[in-house]
Amino acid sequence: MTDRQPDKDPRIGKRDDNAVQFPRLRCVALCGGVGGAKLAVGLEAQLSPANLTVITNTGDDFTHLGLHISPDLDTVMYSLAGLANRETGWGRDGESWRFMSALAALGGEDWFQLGDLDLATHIERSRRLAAGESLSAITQALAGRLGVRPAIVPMCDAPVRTIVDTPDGPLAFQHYFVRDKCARPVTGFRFAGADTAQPASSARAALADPALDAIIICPSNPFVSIDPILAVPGMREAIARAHAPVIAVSPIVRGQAIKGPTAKMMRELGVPGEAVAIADHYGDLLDGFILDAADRALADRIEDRGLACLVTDTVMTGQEEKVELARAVLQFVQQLQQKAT
Ligand code: FO1
Repeated sequence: MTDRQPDKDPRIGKRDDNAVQFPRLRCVALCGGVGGAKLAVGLEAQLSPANLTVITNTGDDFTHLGLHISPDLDTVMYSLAGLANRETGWGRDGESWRFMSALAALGGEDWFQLGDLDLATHIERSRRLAAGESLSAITQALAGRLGVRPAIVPMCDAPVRTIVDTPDGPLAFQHYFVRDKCARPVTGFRFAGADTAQPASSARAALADPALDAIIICPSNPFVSIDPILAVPGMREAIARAHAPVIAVSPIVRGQAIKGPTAKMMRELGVPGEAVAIADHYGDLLDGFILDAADRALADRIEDRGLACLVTDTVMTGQEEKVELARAVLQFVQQLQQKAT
């Protein structure tokens, strides 16, 4: 078994732990795919590694080509490892596609692109699941091998699958999102298996930690990245009972999603396409809400809902913006804590 460390993204500098700005803050982040993972990377740069737990959506998971694929776990893992593909946000950087081209030549399904490096993750995860290991244990082991230090935790170990309801019937999430390129109008979402699932034990433990300072809902799609997490029985209660303020970062700026179908889904669901509707979507779970500077005019309406409101730059294109947004979020946490004392 070679233990050659994968070539890391050169931009993710050697983290100098005592440059950590908030060494004592302890946070849980709720996260989906690409957008949320960017803030997780920023938080990782600002917090002591042991003080960040990323509870991650598994509703996107599916079995494909006989392999168990966990896209959001992998996006968070690769992002925190500095190995994520910089263009797409998912899959690995520096990929090659020989497996996919050979598969296509054989008439195999090639609508879901699996790079040669990424394939190793799916094969190893599938092998360990078949051997009876839990998704939590496998995630911890794979992330550890890639040098990731914060805890990446699936929302639950049992299978939960997001089903997208459309006027022409239900679609499995990856069929909706990748195969059909989000073309179908959505009428609703279901999370098959959620009712018999329970929060992963390390997710429950992180939320119950009396030293917890904040729960941060990352700027992920509320419907298909955050709602599956909240749909796991006991998760909402664990969040509500936690000794920490819950803060959401808006994934919508000026009525548009930074990436992905959030705004389109809001239109199709008849939800007003503005950041305030995201705050309303999370309802009484929230203590604070973070708006992008472009939506400064909405701050009063956020505060009218009894929420603390921070206005800052939330669009994360490069590493600097991820770290800067995380700093603003954590400073906001400290302000809320001072107010609460
Ligand atoms: N998203 C795509 O739009 N096209 C793909 O071919 C694709 C492949 C893929 C492979 C591995 C993986 O972990 C993610 C992948 N994604 C792809 C993203 C995936 O659909 C996620 O569910 C989204 O990122 C939404 O969270």
